[in-house]
Amino acid sequence: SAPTLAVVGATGAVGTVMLQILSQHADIWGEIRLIASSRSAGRKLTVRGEEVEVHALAEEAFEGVDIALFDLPDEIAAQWAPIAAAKGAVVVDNSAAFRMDPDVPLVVPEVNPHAVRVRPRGIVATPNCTTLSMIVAVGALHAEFGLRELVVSSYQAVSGVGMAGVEALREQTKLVAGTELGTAPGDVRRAVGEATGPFPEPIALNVLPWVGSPADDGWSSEEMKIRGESRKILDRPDLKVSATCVRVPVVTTHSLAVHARFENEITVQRAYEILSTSPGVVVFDNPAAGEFLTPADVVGTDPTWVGRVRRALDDPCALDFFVCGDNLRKGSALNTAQIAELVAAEWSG
Ligand code: 11C
Repeated sequence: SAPTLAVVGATGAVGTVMLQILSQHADIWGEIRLIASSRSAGRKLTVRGEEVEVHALAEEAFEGVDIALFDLPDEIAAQWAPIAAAKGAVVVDNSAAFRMDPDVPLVVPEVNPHAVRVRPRGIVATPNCTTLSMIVAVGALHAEFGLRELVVSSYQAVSGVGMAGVEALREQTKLVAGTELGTAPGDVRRAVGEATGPFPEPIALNVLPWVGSPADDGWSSEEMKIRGESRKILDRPDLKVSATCVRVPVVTTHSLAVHARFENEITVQRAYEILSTSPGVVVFDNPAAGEFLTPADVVGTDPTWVGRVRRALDDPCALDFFVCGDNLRKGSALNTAQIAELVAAEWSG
């Protein structure tokens, strides 16, 4: 019979997009059970056109669940994913808690679908939204040219930190709209005051060269995630990776400027051929016509969009390009749903 699915963290920014995706994709599920913190228990949310009541996160909530999609803070996921797995569910976890665990596969269905089958802890992890916003395009090029090094800068949307990030940008934008702020040192900071929300500095009329929490030697946790996760997904433990993560005043859709250096010489023509025939990638590269890829146009769509494709001027083995990907769709909910669909295929197959 059709597997029972649980969506855990159903009321958050990612959970909301997850319910849309489950309503849009082929309906392969039996029951879809919604689970969230006790604060949200009893609320009703719509999935597959029907209202479904939210259950409180508790051991009994996983009774009879075959696959559980987790979108919870790291510490809560670390605690509850093993409980759900012990109840017999395959957990697909969107937190950072298990991604680097050698007994947990880190899966991007377009890149390493085979990895999903080996999951000794009953947990499969889905990567960070910034890694996911580029890795489908990078993985396709890697398969052809052999990746040696990645140098990336991100331009990350505020919904990466959830609803609180979106609220902070909206509130701060109200405070600066229609003013002449942004012309003198500190004027935006004074207008925004203490109301920087989950960000350490103002995000309206600004860019902030920091995402995540402090890691060693001046790196941020987000920069370390991009490095560790890219290495694991591509199965290249020695891949050289340098990332600089930057928050920008965009609601949803992360962008990255990528400099990728390969084993072999590349041509833009061949890169176009690979990218435009890879599932999940769309090439949109038309600067001569004054048309550019922007997050404002990509938001709400599924693919990884690639533009500004150039061979590096000083290295025939390196390609420079720009990518945009919706951080709540492919960056989170969509990849999680795709992994769940891969696992569910084991039920019928
Ligand atoms: C952000 N990428 O944009 C982060 C949020 O490891 O899943 C996601 C953190 C994670 O702030």
